[in-house]
Amino acid sequence: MYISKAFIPILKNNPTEAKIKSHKLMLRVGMIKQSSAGIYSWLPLGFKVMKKIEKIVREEQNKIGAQEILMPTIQSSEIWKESGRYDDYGDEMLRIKDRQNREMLYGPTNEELITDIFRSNIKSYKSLPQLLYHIQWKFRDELRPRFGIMRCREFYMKDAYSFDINDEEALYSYNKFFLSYLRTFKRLNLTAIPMAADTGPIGGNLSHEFIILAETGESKIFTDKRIFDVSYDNANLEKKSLDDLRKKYEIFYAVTDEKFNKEEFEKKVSAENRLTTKGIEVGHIFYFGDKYSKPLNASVDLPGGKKDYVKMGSYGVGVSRLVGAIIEAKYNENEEIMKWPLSVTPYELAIIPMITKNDTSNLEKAQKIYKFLESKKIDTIVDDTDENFSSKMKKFNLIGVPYQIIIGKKSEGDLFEFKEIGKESQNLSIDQISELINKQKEKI
Ligand code: 5CA
Repeated sequence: MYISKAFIPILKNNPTEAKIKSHKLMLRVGMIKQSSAGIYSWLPLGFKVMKKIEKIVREEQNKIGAQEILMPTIQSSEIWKESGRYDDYGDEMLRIKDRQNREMLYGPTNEELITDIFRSNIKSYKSLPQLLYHIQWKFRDELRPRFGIMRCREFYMKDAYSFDINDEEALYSYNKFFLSYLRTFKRLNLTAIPMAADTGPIGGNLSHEFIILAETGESKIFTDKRIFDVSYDNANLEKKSLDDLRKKYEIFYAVTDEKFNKEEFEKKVSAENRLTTKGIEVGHIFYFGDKYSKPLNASVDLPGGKKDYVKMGSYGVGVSRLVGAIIEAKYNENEEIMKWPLSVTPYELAIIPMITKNDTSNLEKAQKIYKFLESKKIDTIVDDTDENFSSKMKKFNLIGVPYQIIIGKKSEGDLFEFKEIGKESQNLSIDQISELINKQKEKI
């Protein structure tokens, strides 16, 4: 992509309406545009990042055997009346009437709809477990939408649902998602900690929020610092391994404020290991047994001939919120330098030639190596403008493309000045550069 043709509407200054760094940066570099309170359009830079996050989330769901479906955004109120949540959900639910005067709603979550799909198709324990997910827009009429896409009204979520024959099998499914979340956030270059959490309007008695540390986060957290050293590298998808993994985390006190108990915190965690800070909830998993299957009458035949309500859990990842969460974790606001993780960056490499009106030879070099890098599947953006060099560098520090080739005084012959944001530059051939980047990509 040539930047002169790209739709990247960069603002000269920080927008004054934004309070936290992710919101500021997303508006500044034109990743999103607000269309009304808590509702945003996603422009090319922002959309590319979100799509890359979505791809990783999807791959990790597929790896634990979950199957992708797509449910609609608009739902009928009837199934919500069956579960009893139509009234309970309150003002957060956007209620709509169609031309036949039927009560419809824009789905804030999908427990009812998925249970309806399940009950009309699955009748026997032999078809269990079922792990189903979709990645779809949700609407919650938040009282105070804020911080841009972090707490908005329309947002993009991956929500998965598990169906099992009994509690033991259901916990096994829960643990599969537990591991898949650890893997997903690691690939996004985030350290997300599973914390015991409240279940709110989704319900149930077992729940973990996955939280990344950030001063601007809305969740207050209380944790034993040693939880950051727990490793899941040796975990596999066997029951015992997943059970052990969850235990390894759960021996450490780690809770959000709804579950906080001062006495317990001080008893369980020695003073030097106590950490009280804030974080962003990027995922939330729930086990709620037959909370929905019972009122919606979703039962299966058991081996002995009896019937029982299927045991369910649900598992959410805030795909659009993650774009902001990654910025909170990776953007140095004081120096105005962003560095996207290679796994989700809008472009992998920026070619920044020094160009003057009289001398465009560097641009010609840039065009040539751009063609080569495209053939090596490296997602590249070329700055073909004749802006002065320092404003070009400033712009790319904001956009946050992790690798740069600078074609100027330091590039000589077949060697180019190559720089990873935040590191010293070095002179490398174009083959070396493409190899280096592609090796890094293999690790994602
Ligand atoms: N049905 C369950 C699990 S699928 C559920 O809806 N869980 S949730 O309410 O916790 O939402 C899942 C994730 O969506 C959250 O962890 C958060 O990352 C994201 N999310 C929730 N509300 C918003 C919002 N208003 N704006 C942006 N992201 C949100």
